[in-house]
Amino acid sequence: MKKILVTGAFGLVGSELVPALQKKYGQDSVILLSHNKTDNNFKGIIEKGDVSDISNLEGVIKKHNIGTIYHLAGLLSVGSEKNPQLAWQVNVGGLKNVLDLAVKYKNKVFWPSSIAAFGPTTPRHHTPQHTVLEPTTMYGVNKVTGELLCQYYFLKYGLDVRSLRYPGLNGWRAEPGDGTTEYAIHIFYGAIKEKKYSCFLSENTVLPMMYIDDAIEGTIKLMEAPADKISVRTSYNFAAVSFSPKELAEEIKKIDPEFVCIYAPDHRQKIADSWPTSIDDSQARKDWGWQHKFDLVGMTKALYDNIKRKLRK
Ligand code: AKB
Repeated sequence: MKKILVTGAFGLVGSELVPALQKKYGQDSVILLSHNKTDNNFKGIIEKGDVSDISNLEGVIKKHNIGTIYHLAGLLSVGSEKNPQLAWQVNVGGLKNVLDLAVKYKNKVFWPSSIAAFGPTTPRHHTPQHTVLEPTTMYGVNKVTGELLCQYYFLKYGLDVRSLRYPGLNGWRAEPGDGTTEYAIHIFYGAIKEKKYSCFLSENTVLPMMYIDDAIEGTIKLMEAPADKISVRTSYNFAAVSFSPKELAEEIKKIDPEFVCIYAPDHRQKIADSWPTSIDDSQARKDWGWQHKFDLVGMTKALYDNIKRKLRK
């Protein structure tokens, strides 16, 4: 059987997607690719490599007889603003390498876009599937470029590449990365370790969010859907809940009444203000049956319990 390659395997999504894929397809069917990290908690076949290095990537695809690639490696919004050149190289160059090799080796590909593909001129509430894409961050520029590349490779080469515009994803297995919505993960570490958190976004900044279990289920469901159900080859709007830091803090306070959150918005506020508050994902729901399970209450409880358990170890 052909194997599955996961790039960025130890990141926020990879660290949850890999165990789900291993459970479904068997441990040795999933190859983990990472440019610098390893994690002793992970069992499975690990390869070291950078997605910007096409010959290294090709070697891994050939060596393991790869059939499907979940290409997750990339810089997030804040990291991309710190180093826009590197962001272009990894986020766009890395994706182009994956797409070129996928054409050559007839792979199926998943690649995540983001709500960062939208910008200040996009309708902010209930953002439609097909709308204005004029992002003002390098990360957003990378995502729009990537979406168009994916669609181009589908149209030109018939490549089966599928994508979701991830909202803020909140998971617990990996440390939160250098993103804007990631306050919604950091807040739990603050609450559990010190009963306090200083939030880098203002209290009323509403953003689209999702618990990681929903994201993993949706990602696998999209990849397993029959090709004739996929009507969007740029990237699907993908949503669950929307909330502000204040609403999340209130929910955490129901678990620990001593928790205090203060608000000290910094440069990341500008990024958040350029993104929508809520997303219309009806196309994904109609085409391949997407539905989320976790609301704000369920997500808060799951994150609090899992992060607490992880920190105790
Ligand atoms: C970020 O904030 O950079 C990411 C994203 C929304 O893509 N979490």
